[in-house]
Amino acid sequence: MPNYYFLKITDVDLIEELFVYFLIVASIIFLLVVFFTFFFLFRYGVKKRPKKPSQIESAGQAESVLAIIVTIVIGVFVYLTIVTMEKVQTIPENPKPFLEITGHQWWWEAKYPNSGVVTSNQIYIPTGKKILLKLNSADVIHSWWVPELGRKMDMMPGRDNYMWFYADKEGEYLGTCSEFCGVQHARMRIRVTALNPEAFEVWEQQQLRPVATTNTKDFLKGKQLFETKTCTNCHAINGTDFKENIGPNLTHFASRKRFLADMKVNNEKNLRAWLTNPQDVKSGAKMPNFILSESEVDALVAYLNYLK
Ligand code: HEC
Ligand SMILES: [Cu+2]
Repeated sequence: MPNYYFLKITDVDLIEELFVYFLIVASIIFLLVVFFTFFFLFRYGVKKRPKKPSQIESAGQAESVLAIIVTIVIGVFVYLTIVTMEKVQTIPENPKPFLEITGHQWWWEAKYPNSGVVTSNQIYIPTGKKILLKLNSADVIHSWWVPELGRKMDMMPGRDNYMWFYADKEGEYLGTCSEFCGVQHARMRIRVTALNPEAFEVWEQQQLRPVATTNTKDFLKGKQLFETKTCTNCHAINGTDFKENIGPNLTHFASRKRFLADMKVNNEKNLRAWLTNPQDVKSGAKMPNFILSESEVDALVAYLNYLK
């Protein structure tokens, strides 16, 4: 069985190689066109030949030669494109994705089927591993694109698409939704954090920890509000009865550096603004304004900050 998880060359490398061939040949053609344009301009321009040149209807041989050259060039590129497409789309029969991403208006849900981790917006992957991604959508068509890590692929409601994803270096990689998906499409940004495999494991274990709990007053007040203000109709907290995924899973919300699909840094000020009126922060977002009092916002912010 081929080892799908450790390939030396990534999809992006192969596509880049093809792109370079296209670029070289297209540049040569471009330079030839420019050269001949000026060549004929100076050689046969009005000043050199004031009389109108005789008109020829066809230049039989020259045209045939050109047609043959063009057919060959196009043929070669069709061939190279098909070969590259086959090389990059090597999805196994029963794909076992490492990571499943679901596009929602206007955020990303990320599930790791092997470990059961569910997160959103700030997505982690291990380096040095060819990752099989499963892509789909909960509502309209979105498109997943993190140029440095893989190619672009549409996310269709009711359909699973697969592609390979690969990071060789640790770091943060940015991308964006690439299919217009509604008013906040432009703020549907992607941030993928690649960690070395050990650090990734640590992160996964941390995400698998049960939801934080304590007996402090602010925690209990916030938790109670979270459950009574209908937050749980849309947001899941692992290990509870609340499993909806209309909004991001918030079990480990405080461990995320950014939120709202990479729109905001996850700090108290931004969180407070979001809870005070989501529509002021990201207008059109599928979270209503709850018209919370200041003390209710305080309590919810305190509660969410416990969810490390
Ligand atoms: C009708 C469904 C719905 C309800 C009810 C709801 N939310 Fe949300 N929430 C969302 C959606 C959708 C998003 C993602 C918005 C976006 O980024 O476009 C969100 C985002 C969030 C985020 C940011 C998460 C992230 O990682 O980006 C927090 C925190 C949050 N909601 C808290 C709450 C709290 C607290 C309540 C209750 C007062 C609540 N939500 C009620 C739908 C809902
Ligand atoms: Cu989108």
